[in-house]
Amino acid sequence: MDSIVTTEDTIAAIASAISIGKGGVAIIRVSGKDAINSCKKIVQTKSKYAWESHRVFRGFIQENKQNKFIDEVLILVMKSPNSFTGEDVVELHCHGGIIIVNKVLKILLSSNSRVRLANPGEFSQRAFLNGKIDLTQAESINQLINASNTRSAELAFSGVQGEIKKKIDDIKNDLINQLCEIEARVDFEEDFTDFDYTKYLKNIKKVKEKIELLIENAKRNSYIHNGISIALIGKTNVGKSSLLNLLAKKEKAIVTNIPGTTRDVIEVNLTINDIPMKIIDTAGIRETHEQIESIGIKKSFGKIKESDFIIYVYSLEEGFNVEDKKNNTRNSQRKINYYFGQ
Ligand SMILES: Nc1nc2c(ncn2[C@@H]2O[C@H](COP(=O)(O)OP(=O)(O)O)[C@@H](O)[C@H]2O)c(=O)[nH]1
Ligand SMILES: [Mg+2]
Repeated sequence: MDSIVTTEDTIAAIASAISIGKGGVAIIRVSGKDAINSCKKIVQTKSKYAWESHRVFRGFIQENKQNKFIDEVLILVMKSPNSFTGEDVVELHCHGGIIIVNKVLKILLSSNSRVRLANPGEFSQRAFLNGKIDLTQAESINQLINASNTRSAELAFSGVQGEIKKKIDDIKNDLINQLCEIEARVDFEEDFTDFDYTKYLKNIKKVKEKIELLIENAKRNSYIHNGISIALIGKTNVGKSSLLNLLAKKEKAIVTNIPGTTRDVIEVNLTINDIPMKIIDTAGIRETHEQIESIGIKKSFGKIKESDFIIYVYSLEEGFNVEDKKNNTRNSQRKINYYFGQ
């Protein structure tokens, strides 16, 4: 890392979960050049480790310099550059509970004019500006915090550790090497052997493949982070709603042998192999003059466009006929065919 960009403002915010409300401990994080001094103003401590970097010590939060303490806290100081943001960071580990942690934060802000409330993501922004993390890691931190399943959290954590960064750096180095050769040849042509065009093309193709693989993996990982939407599409009475109920292990959709039973979109959220999925049952596609069913069929076409994948369901007894072919062309490359039968 080259240098630490210290912004004028020192920022503070509750770093632990606040929406849940209660917990044994809540953490306030303060970052910036006034982090230590601002906390000194509101903390009383007799610890021999007080304000040393990377030491935990005990203190009491004092309101308005009065002798009244409002909480007993553990304090962790991380001096620049050895902190998440690269700046001086102080963490105040207060008792949990929304009232107390907010009160400590309020006291900190009101007794220090150079400390302000952090904007969302501002600690990560400072870490990025100070070269502590790159954008792939910043994005991964966000994904880790918002992960809704264990696979998503695992993937996000590998991103936090710089796995994506390593791959991008590798591609960047490959490209720089190719570029160096070209530039050197332009400047000092006579010092080189003949240009091996085939070898050059082969190397460039390898880089292209690496980029394509990275994009492909990103798409796959995005399904793990955001879930996959799968629409059940097909003609009427081919077993779409039965399949939905089977997957949901519940009678979510009405099943009858009357064509056109499902007239609206029915969505079920499931987790299969730790991956969140939304299975969407739709109205069967057929020519109809029935007003409500027509609206349902329009929605089915909408779901063909919107969903990540389509399971096109058709009857084995009737076979995959002309109408199925026509419907199935709308569903481009995302088709998985499912047979109704047995
Ligand atoms: N023989 C057979 N009948 C099925 C199968 N799946 C569903 N059915 C029946 O086919 C009819 C239509 O099913 P439904 O799930 O409502 O079809 P949808 O209109 O495509 O949603 C019902 O009477 C079901 O009991 C299957 O795999 N085999
Ligand atoms: Mg149905």
